[in-house]
Amino acid sequence: MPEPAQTYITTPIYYVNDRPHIGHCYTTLLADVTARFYRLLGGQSDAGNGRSQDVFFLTGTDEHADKVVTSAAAHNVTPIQWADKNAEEFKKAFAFMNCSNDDFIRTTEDRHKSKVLEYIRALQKKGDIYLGDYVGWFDESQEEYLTETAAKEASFVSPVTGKPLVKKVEKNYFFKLSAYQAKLQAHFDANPSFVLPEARRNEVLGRFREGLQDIPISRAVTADPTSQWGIKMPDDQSHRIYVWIDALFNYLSVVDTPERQNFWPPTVHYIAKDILWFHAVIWPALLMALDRKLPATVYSHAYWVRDGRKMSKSLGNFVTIEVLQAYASKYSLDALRWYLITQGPQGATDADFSHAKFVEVYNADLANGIGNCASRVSNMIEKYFEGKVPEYQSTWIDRRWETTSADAVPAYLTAAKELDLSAAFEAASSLIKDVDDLISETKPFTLAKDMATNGQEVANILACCAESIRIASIMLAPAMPQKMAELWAAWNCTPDASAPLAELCAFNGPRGIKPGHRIAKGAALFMRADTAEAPPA
Ligand code: ME8
Repeated sequence: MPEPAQTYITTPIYYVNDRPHIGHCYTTLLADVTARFYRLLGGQSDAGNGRSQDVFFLTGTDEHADKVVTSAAAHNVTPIQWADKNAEEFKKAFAFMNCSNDDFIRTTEDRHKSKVLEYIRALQKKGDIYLGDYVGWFDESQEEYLTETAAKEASFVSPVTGKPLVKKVEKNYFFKLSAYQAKLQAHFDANPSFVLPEARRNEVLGRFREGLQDIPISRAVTADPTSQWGIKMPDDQSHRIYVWIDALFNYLSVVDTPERQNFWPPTVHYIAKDILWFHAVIWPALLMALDRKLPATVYSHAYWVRDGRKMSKSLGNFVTIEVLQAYASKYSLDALRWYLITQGPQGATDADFSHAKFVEVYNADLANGIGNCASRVSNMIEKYFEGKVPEYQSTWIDRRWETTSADAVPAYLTAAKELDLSAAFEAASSLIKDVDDLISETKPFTLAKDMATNGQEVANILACCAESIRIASIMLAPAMPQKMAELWAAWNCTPDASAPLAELCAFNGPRGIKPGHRIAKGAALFMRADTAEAPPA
């Protein structure tokens, strides 16, 4: 993927009929880690809040769905009161996850609504909108129109929630989606990473071959009070803009200002597979119609499931925010972030949320991984060199790095730029493993029994380990910003946030740990977890 000078990362905007759960937190976390990675890459991160001017990370809420009205009525409040309450829950959830979003858009805000009207007017002017009759199927739970073929294939129930589809005969405004078939096909052909992962791209292309039909972009305003909720069509108050069209425009409306316009087009839209068609086909066609550039990538991940089953309201098996908070307070928030990012469904396959797996990964990667490795090295530096990095032979440690670990940083960079986050962190973890192997193999604790003879060798080994850990910690920071900041505080090596990643990660380079540098032992970053313990609740 080309490296854009400005990076723009988005998540879906979530429905406010209900509270957030693990799925919403996961997609927003993927976006957060990517945003932190890009800030680090360009040397733009701000050590305080992790934000910068060259990366823009957006999340928010989708509020004009009919189910918001129904849900509000069931709770005896108005739709906007209900939306206010739940939008707040989403904000709190993402703050708890330590997500560094630069903005949070709510589709009920004026700054969004006014832009939506502008875009609809532009489409009308272009001749891409007409009034027609819709006869077909509607999935009320997903607010999605389905063609006869798609409805039949799904046995006339929602492919996502299993609820029966509703037959609709409506007068609607339509968008001429069919006019963009050839242009979209050409875009897919020329841009292999437009939709990732590949399985999802193939899915879209398969459906695409059946041919595109024009789609409704408005719904009638009727006597039913529910139908009052939404943005009215320009110059026709008897129609409101279909919630999906309203929602998709959020990606553009937020940055379509003189100060932010350079962020367009998006680097990546993170979504899950449920809303792929909207993002991979309808949204790019709308952008083409508006003469706007298309996002570089639509990344459509799979689902978190629980005990092998889809999470749903009827099964009552959601991993709730409370469950996530219990994990964070027991094992630390960064351990939770680590588990979600490295074990989550970023690829095409669903991932099971499991306590046993959590503990296994926590112990292997964190307590016995970076945590133990950093303690071992700082303890030895304390014991043998009074807490100061010893004078070392740079040729020895450079050679050692070249033969064992030099590929970790490039592997990390490549994977992270390809948005393969678990592969990126795998590369960072492999560096920690190299340090552990180096210690097991050279046994500095044994050599140190005779410092008069072996002092230089012990110094070389420990300096090499310390420098490798410093580099690994920088690569791990997008996933575990708090824990790595703790380590940097103890090791007195907080990276200069204005330096680019390649420079920070240069082994034994100008920003490397120098002889005489003080390293404090510090508290253990991660305490080992007992596998037999019950899941936190
Ligand atoms: O679809 N596993 O909102 P929504 C992983 N408002 N991710 C999950 C998940 C799971 N089990 N469940 C949900 C909407 N998600 C529209 C979007 S965008 C212009 C409008 C995440 O509240 C995932 O990102 O139903 C999925 O795409 C999104 O929540 C759907 O959120």
